[in-house]
Amino acid sequence: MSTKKVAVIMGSDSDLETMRPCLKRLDSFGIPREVHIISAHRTPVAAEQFASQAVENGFGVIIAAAGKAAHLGGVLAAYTTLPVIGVPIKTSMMGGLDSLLSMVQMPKGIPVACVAVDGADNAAILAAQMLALSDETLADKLSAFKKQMAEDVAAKDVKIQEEI
Ligand code: RP5
Repeated sequence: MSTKKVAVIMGSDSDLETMRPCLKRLDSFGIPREVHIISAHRTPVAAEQFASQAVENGFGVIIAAAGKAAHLGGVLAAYTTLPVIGVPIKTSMMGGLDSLLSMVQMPKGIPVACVAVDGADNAAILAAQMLALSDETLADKLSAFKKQMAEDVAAKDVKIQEEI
């Protein structure tokens, strides 16, 4: 069974550098992905079209990154039954609190699974965990990833004993 695609949608090309760790992590798991610039406010028709066709176009999860009045995740979620993961982008004015609240405070019935401000890497891991529910190969990769992470922490603990 082939892994479904992840859509990484950004409100602006100015979000790209923040989202690079997301793309890198999806690639490390071998998850096929597409990246698009679609804005809830500047291109609302494109947002509707993308989300409403996402299932038939082979996507399994949508990641939506946006800053300020960050309605992208919510608008995409309104037009699809796929899970939508929001990445609130840090802003110069409010440090990303504006983006976070815009994404996370969704009305009942239209959830957006929101990660931390600039939490691009975690968005990719969460998307992988969603896809792994029906993909054993991907589930094995996630197990290996968690094992490696635990080993890295244990190695740091050993190292700090030597230093302090
Ligand atoms: C949001 O406004 C984008 O997601 C971006 O984080 C922010 C600023 O966009 P630009 O003015 O840089 O295009 O819609």
